[in-house]
Formats: sequence, structure tokens, C-alpha cells
Amino acid sequence: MDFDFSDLSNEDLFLQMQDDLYDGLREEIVAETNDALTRGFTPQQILDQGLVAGMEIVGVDFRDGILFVPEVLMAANAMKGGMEILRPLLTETGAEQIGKMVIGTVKGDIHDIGKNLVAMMMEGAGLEVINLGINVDAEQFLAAIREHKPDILGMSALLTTTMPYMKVVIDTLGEEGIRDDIYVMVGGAPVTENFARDVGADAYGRDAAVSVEIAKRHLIAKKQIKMPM
Ligand code: B1M
Repeated sequence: MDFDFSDLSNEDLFLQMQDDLYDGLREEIVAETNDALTRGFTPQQILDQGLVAGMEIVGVDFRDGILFVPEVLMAANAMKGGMEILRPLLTETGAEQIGKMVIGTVKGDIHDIGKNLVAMMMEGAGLEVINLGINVDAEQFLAAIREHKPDILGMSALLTTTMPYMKVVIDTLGEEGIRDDIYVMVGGAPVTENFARDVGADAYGRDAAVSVEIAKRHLIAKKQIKMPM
């Protein structure tokens, strides 16, 4: 199907994207994402003004019982269509690898859009990312840490019922004697700075961009500590 958005102003293009995301129209979202790129918008602008803005409206209507799981799944599928276009742009990096991260959505939770966005932007910042996917339990996190020896562990939770599981994982790291070997970052819509502190994480990532900055700061500090005097 051919789409022509040339009549739309930039502002209307983003409003159209938000509408189409709400309606779960993946093909349209893909075309609009491409169109926004040809207009010179950065992936971050397209995410913020089109995709994430659209998903926020979905979230409100989901909460209020106007939208239901099937519609939200379609919106998520449309969002993933846009993210696939942006992925190579977000992950491309000329820089050498600056560190390694293992990331996953915790047990009981299948939300992965935000976690995948964090993973992509970490890759773009030069980290090697091992993305464990969704519904990841403590044993799986532990096995991945043992296998890949990452600098950073990232955990995502979108539900108030699953966020306490982050503490289970962190406590397990403690019991296994490896808590101090890894920098633990947590994030997701219901997670807060205070919660992160309470569960014993090292950092709270409010969004993907902030998380990348925190990760980079940590890796730079870690390298400096390791440098011979
Ligand atoms: Co769900 N859902 N959902 N859902 N869903 C929420 C989270 C909810 C807030 C909606 C609402 O009521 N307003 C609500 C949770 C309420 C609560 O716990 N207080 C909710 C609910 C209730 C549910 C179900 C229980 C519904 C049901 O079945 N009755 C069910 C649970 C399933 C489960 O997990 N076991 C469910 C299911 C689903 C879908 C499958 C339909 C779908 C997920 C599809 C998918 O992910 N593949 C879905 C969606 C899409 C949403 C909303 C609408 C959107 C989430 C999203 O993708 N946002 C969401 C509403 C909301 O969050 N306001 C909602 C866009 C994304 C870019 O943002 O994920 O916040 P976010 O990620 C950000 C930051 O949080 C941060 O950076 C990201 C990028 O900037 N971040 C990290 C995230 N992870 C990080 C990790 C880090 C650092 C930063 O580590 C270092």
C-alpha cells in the first residue's frame, strides 16, 4: 500500500502517527516513521513525538477501560514496526565497545517495548547487550551473568505486582556472593528512585536516554578506578 503524507505538516504527521498507533495500524506507522526520517527528524524525536506519545494515550485509555488487551496488543505491534525501522539507527555505533550489559523484563511481566528501547540505545552507545527477553527469573539472570560477565545488569518491570521481583534477583546476587561485581540498574513505568534504593539497586533509569547516560558514567568511573597509578 502506498502512503503519501506530503500534505501533512510536521505537527500533523506526528498527530497522525499517534492516532495510527492508537488504532494499531502497523503499516501506516512504518510508513510514517520512514517519512519522518526523510523529513530529517532524529530517531529520538520520532520516538518522543510519535511512538511514545501515541503509546501514552493508549496507556491512559487502557487504564480507563476504553481500550482492552487485544487493542493494546495491536498498538504494541504497530509500535514495534516503527521501532524496527529505528533500530539500526539507534544501535549503530562507530565507537569501540565500552562495556557489556545483561537486560531483561522480570518474572511475571511480559512488557518489553521500553526494555527493548533501552537495549537498543545502550547498543548505540557502544555497549554489548545480552537481551534475555521477558518473564526472566533470578536463575536465568544469574546464569547469564555467569556466562557473559557483564558490567551492568538491567531489569525492567511495568507492573506494580512484578517490580518487587527485582529485589528477589538482587538478593539472589547477594546470596551467590556476586552482588558487588555488578552494577544493577532498574527501570519501568512504576519504578521510582526510592524504590530502586529500597530494593538495593545501584541506579534508577527514568527513561532510555537517562539510563544510557548513567551506564556511561558508571563505565567511565569503573575504568578510572581500574587504571594503574
Ligand atoms: Co500492560 N499495563 N498489561 N500491556 N501496558 C500497563 C503497564 C499499565 C500501566 C496500563 C494501565 O493500566 N494504565 C498497567 C499496569 C498497572 C499497574 O501495575 N499499576 C498494565 C496492566 C494492568 C496489564 C495487564 C495486567 C492487563 C491485563 O491482562 N488485564 C497485562 C499484564 C501482562 C503481564 O505482563 N503479565 C498487560 C498486558 C499488556 C500488553 C501485552 C497488552 C501490552 C505489552 C506489549 C509488549 O510490551 N510487548 C501492554 C502495554 C503496551 C501497556 C502500556 C499501555 C504501554 C507500555 C509501553 O510499552 N510503554 C502500559 C501503560 C503505561 O506504561 N503507561 C501498560 C512505552 C515504553 C516506551 O515505555 O515501558 O515505560 P516504558 O519504558 C520506558 C521507561 O519506563 C524506561 O525506559 C523506557 C523507554 O524510555 N524503562 C527502563 C523501562 N524499562 C527499563 C529498564 C531499565 C531502565 C529504564 O533498566 C536499566
